[in-house]
Amino acid sequence: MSFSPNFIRRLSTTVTKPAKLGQPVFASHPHLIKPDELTPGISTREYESRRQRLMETLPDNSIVVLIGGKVKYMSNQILYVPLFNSPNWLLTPPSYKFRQASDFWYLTGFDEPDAAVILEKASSQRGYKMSLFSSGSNQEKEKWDGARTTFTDAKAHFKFDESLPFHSLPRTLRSLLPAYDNIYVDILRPSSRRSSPRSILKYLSPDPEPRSEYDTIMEALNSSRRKPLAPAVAKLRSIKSPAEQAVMRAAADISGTALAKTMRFTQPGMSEHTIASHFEYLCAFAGSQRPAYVPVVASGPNALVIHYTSNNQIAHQTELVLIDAGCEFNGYASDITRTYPVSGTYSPAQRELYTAVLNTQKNLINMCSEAAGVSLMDLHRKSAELLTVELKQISVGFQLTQSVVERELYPHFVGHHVGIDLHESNHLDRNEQLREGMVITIEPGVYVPPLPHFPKEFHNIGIRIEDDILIGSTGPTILSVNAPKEIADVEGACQGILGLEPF
Ligand SMILES: [Mn+2]
Repeated sequence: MSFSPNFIRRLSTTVTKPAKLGQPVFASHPHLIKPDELTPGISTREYESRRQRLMETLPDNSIVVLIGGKVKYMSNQILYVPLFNSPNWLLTPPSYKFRQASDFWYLTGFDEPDAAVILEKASSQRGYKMSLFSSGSNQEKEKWDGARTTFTDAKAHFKFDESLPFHSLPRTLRSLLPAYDNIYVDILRPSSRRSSPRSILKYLSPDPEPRSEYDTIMEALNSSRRKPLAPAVAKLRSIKSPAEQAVMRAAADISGTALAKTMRFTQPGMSEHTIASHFEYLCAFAGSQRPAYVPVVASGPNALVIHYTSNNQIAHQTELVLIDAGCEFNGYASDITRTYPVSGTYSPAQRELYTAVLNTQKNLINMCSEAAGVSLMDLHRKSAELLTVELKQISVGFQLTQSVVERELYPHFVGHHVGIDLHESNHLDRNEQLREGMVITIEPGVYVPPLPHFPKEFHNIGIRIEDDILIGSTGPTILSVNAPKEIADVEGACQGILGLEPF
């Protein structure tokens, strides 16, 4: 990013530094956020409409309890486990930077740890009442850790009706919960992936034994009045607004360009680790806050390990490199895979196999519209069918059936919803028809094990091609279009013919 000297001069006189709130706002970060935005790219008005639409879908007499994320440490005697984070917390790399729980962030835009929000459905014009419970500011702590949003600023900036200290959450729950017929709250224990109301108590109280004052809360949470919130939020999140689409396009642009430059950067004899770090550096340099997941940088036979993340062997001249990587930008993930030759030129066998996957992937992308009336499951079935046809056409000839393809050569699913989380589909039905505004990945692959019933020249080659696709009413938009994909473009990027610099 670069700014005109005038803009910089104006900034230096008007910008609040250090920041007064616990996250970027226009007053302190005008280079990141516009006056009407709550988080970069997403307006305050849009957050309001997300909440209103959620509350409209819930029955009368409903209360929503949203718990934010806790700070996690990579290693410490006191290990904070993100009890209420997204079910995808395992995919999120440990980070020194706090990342808010996804649903909490989607509904509030509030980006500080140790917070909770209560939404009470009401007949008011707004349709609900919203209360925040947060740590508030503490001058002594702020000297060390920087600003936290005060209760007053929280109300004004994030449009909370009430803003209270976190320690008053149990008392509030105790008085509110008995009055509601429907209590929407997500309680997830990552260790067991099973729900337990006791985990919410652990969050509220450092004392592992529920104290008597929590009996009322326990009773409410153990009753049939408690319902999961995640499925309702997942439905809203599955359709991306124009503003979300623009942020996702920016995220994919950053990752796609980084992939193209990483193709140029890669040289024979380079470690997968060096290649991975180059990609991550380019994403961070372009403004990405963190990787959306631990990247897969798999050279040669390592590509047959679908979730290979060791990234610590050497890429050799005759091998392919499979990179499955993406950045998170302004709260949204990107997820791209490319497979390119270390030498800069595909061998004949690599080219044949790559073409089979590429044709399959492009055919599937063409079906990504609401008008096509397909589901993710339909696309997956189609992917196995198309790939089988493609592989049978290869000159040396795979002697194949579709079931061999699905069992031995292409053992994973064709794609998933992507958005705030890398895998948004946990509460979405794979059989549901794709609709305009959804964003999914399309990522067929082929991984040939060194078995005698497969042609020898293809042994140990693993290829996957993955794009982020915005479903349109009549056609798809490829968000990750910056990453070269056609053979001529990939080879051109690797060899520098496209005029790309490695940095
Ligand atoms: Mn993916």
